[in-house]
Amino acid sequence: MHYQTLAPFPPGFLWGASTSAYQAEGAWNEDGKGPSVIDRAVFPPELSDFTVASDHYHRFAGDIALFAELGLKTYRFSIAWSRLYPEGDGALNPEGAAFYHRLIDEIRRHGIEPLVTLYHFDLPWALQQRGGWSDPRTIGAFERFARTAFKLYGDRVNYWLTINEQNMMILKGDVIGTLPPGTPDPQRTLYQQNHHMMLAQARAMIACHELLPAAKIGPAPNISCVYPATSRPEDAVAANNYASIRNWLYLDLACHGRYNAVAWSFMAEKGFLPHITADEMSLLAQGRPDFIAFNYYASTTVAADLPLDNHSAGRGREIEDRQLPGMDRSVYIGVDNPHLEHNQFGWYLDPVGFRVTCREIYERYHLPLIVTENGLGAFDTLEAGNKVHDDERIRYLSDHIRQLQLAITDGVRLFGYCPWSAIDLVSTHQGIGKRYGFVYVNRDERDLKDLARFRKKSFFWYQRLIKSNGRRL
Ligand code: BGP
Repeated sequence: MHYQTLAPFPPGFLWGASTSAYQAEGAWNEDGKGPSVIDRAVFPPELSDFTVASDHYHRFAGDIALFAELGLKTYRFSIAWSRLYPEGDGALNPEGAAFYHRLIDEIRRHGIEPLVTLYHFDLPWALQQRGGWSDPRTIGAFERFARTAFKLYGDRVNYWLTINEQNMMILKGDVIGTLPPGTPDPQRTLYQQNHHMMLAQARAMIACHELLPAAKIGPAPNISCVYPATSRPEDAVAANNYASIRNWLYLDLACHGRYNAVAWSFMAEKGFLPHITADEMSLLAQGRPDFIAFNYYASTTVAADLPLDNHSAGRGREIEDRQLPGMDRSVYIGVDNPHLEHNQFGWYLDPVGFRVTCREIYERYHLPLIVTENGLGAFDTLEAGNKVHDDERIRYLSDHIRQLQLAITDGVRLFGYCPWSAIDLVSTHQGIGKRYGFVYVNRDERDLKDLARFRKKSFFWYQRLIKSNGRRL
């Protein structure tokens, strides 16, 4: 649809930016923090680990001042569960609790709305050792942690996110999830873990509504726009399969309290069905989000099968893609999309898919939406005068924001946009060299240098954009 005039971004739109605790804070073992699964993971030696990261733990006041100068209306960050509870459960660590008091006070002092993720990949190691998300006791531990966060910070935090990218943790369980190496029957284990995480999320949402009636809480999955490789009906079925398993499984459970039919049949066929009780299903039905947060980086394209000969060409070649985790070739096959360009890391660039995604989520659930991640990872370079000319990032963000405005004009209720990331931080798998921030952090993979902060060109661009409430793209 082409419009003569676009709807403006609504007044009070939450222009923001995001980080996560383990990628930004550093101070991995300071002031009583316990280790998390991230601290125990093994990363390639040539890449940065997460011990210092962006040193946000020690430099948060300066960073928040920069975010205020940028004009952020909201700042999305996560609480490190093992900073509050070093053992995951057990005794509260007062120094960890105090850190988030200081951080939230500082954010509020600058008139910024905190948007808090409870759990962003960093399960406490002590919980992992006793079975992690395979052990139903982790559900209770998460609820307790969430209740503590609501009680400690709920007087200053109005927006909460339960679990970051639960779908990626399940679909890529061996890489970012909580699947110990060598686990027999890994997929069945992961779908059981998924069920437990869903229950934990439902309990957190119920607790939030009980303790903080004015606050709002929602899930934060990674949603990709799924295209069929061709107009062949079989490819349309493959795309529908993949969207049901990759995207909607997680949101259908969060919003409707039920497994969708296709995902359920997939799990049944493969022998992945989790153990479920009637009481658990009624708990899932009671836990209701107030909004949906989602992370979008790119679309994916799938086919039912691969072309056998030249006559059926056009369905593309099979690919491995970050947005295509957990591929099962009997259900869908990821293929190249010749209509799209890539970034330096081989991720597709698809702003139009962003608009499609907004429409799909909104039409399916009719809840207000907020984007909690979207951005361009690139090898930025610090040039003379401490300048960073990240024009590609500006182009990426501006193309995506234009599509958001189209989605708003389409009628999608969207109340915020938080690109990844507020400041440079350590990528989950690709080190500090893969940068996303508006603010450059002066360090390399192994050389910490002075960790000084420099505003990139995109900083000034985003500042102007926020000031004009999205008019000056
Ligand atoms: C999302 C995660 C973030 C962040 C981002 C960029 O999946 O929620 O934590 O890592 O992706 O990904 P990467 O760092 O792999 O480039």
